[in-house]
Amino acid sequence: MKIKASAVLFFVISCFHAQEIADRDAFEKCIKENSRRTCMSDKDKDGVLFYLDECSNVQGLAEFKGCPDSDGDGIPDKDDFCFEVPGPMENKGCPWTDADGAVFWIKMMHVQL
Ligand SMILES: [Ca+2]
Ligand SMILES: [Ca+2]
Repeated sequence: MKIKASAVLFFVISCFHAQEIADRDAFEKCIKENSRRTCMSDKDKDGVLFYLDECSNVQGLAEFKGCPDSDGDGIPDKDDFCFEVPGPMENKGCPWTDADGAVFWIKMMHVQL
C-alpha cells in the first residue's frame, strides 16, 4: 500500500513537472548532462529555470534567457563586447567613439571581420 502511494505521488509530481516544462528540447538536452532536479531548479535565483538559463551561474533577465545586461543597452553581456558601456547592436554593444580611442579600435576590428 505504501509503495502504491509513492507511485501515485511520483505520477502526480511527474505530471506537475511536465506542465512546467516550457521547452522540452532544452529540457531533454539538460537532463542528458544534469539531474532532473538540477534542470528544474533555479540555481542562481533569477527566476529562469536551470534548463532554460544560458547563464546558469549569473542572475539575469528572462528576456535574455537568464543572462544579465549590465549596461542596460538591450544586448546581454555574453554578446556584448562592451558590457559595462552601453552601445548600439551594430557595434556589438560598444559606443562608436571613446575618449581614448580604445572602443574605436574595436569598431575597426569588426569592420575588418
Ligand atoms: Ca541566470
Ligand atoms: Ca549590454
